[in-house]
Amino acid sequence: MTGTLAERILGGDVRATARLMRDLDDRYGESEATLRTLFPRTGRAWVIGITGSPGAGKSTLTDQLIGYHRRAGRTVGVIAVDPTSPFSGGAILGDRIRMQDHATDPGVFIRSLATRGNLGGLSRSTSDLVWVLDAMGKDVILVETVGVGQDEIEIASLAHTVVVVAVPGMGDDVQAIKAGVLEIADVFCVNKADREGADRTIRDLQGMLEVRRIIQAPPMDHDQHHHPSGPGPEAANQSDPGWEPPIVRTVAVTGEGMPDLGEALHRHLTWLEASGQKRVREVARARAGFIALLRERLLAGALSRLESELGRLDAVAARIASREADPYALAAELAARLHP
Ligand SMILES: Nc1nc2c(ncn2[C@@H]2O[C@H](COP(=O)(O)OP(=O)(O)O)[C@@H](O)[C@H]2O)c(=O)[nH]1
Ligand SMILES: [Mg+2]
Repeated sequence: MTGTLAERILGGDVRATARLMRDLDDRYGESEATLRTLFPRTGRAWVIGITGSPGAGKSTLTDQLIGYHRRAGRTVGVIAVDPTSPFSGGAILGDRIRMQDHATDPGVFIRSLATRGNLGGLSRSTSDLVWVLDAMGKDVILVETVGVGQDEIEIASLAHTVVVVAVPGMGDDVQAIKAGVLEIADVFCVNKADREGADRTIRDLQGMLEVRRIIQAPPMDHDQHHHPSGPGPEAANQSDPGWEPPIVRTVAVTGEGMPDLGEALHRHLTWLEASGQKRVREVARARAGFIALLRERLLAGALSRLESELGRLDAVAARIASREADPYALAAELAARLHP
């Protein structure tokens, strides 16, 4: 096949896409030109995040969602991020095997990542992979992330629609649903509904959503200085006025409940488009991505300056640890030198 790497990716070429993804892992700098060429051709795909505790059934659900979208004629890209899985296979290998049915389908592209990327954090590396799949022409991009650490929060700035997967038997308070996760859920999926306790999990979730609704309800207008203009822009992606996250029950291993889940996802997309929140989310994503890029650039510049002027980072850190150097003074000095 001829053409530049970017042209081949834009044409949907699987090998070219895989090649860029590998290059992005290995030598970032050289791949950036390709990303730049692709970027103006992105922005079409519907990005769906799927998060939840390890073992909740995210990969099984993702597999079912691939089938669901394929049957509707949509092409699908998948990024499965699982930093908790061992490098030697584990869940990642499991994902591959499970999703193998789709491996020969040219309408599906699956990429598994065992690590969070060398700079830590989901945002940068995963976000780039999403752009690549988008440029490749995938209609829907499913991003599976384990609900540990910051990842599940970061997924909210990456996806249009976030599915939080809960399972029965989590205890009285749905322990797995941490406060931050409740905030980012657009759709709740109570998976493993074949197990005992699904009704209770649903009731618990309903209770938590009810509490949230009361907390977020606009205050009674006793205040003379009440501003009718609504929440400021910073409030825009914290709560979604007019969207009540539906709770869908599924049995991912059998496919039970998948049409309901699909329908809930579509209702969310329709709402995003009708309410203008789609644009709000896209701006929030652009902001987060840009800040991450900028942070990385500035840090790289600062570290190279540090090494050239003050010595190797490890040596400087050792001096700080033995109280020979003052980290505040060093940081201030370096910042001043970078921005005279
Ligand atoms: N009983 C039952 N088991 C399920 C269901 N969904 C997934 N599993 C099983 O739960 C285990 C973990 O699933 P997996 O999709 O890898 O979870 P992940 O870690 O969240 O990606 C696997 O053995 C699945 O077969 C379900 O709805 N019911
Ligand atoms: Mg998984």
